[in-house]
Amino acid sequence: MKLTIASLAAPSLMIGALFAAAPAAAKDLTVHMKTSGQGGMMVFEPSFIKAQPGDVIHFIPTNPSHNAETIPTMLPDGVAPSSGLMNKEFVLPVTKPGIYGIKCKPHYAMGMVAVVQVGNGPSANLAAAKAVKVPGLAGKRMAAALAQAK
Ligand SMILES: [Cu+2]
Repeated sequence: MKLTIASLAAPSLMIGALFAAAPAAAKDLTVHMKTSGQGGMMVFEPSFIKAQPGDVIHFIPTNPSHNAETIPTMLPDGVAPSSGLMNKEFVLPVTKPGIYGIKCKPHYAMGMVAVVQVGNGPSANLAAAKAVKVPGLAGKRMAAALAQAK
């Protein structure tokens, strides 16, 4: 069977059925940027995201006055920092396994951080990510997110 663009865009279930032995199809994952959420004020929801290489993470400005960007000291080796604009969706394609730290620039001090784990672990840069000094509430939330990572 030919692999067409249409079948690439089809739900992963169908791809899985067609190519059971092939790696899982890339997924689009959504993270909301919220002024008030279940975890409190100024949050990414979810704040811990597990992805696989090839997936694309979409950070959506559900509420205004947020952005999303990578934390340069919390990235797998060889991954360049990237950032989204205020009030705009930040699209983060992930190809390298490891830990990706995420922050909202204006609300970093208010604890607006998230962690993406790419791959099933163990993540080569998990220890390094845990060693990064993150102040205040951001540090607490970062530690909580990293505690879920492998
Ligand atoms: Cu924010």
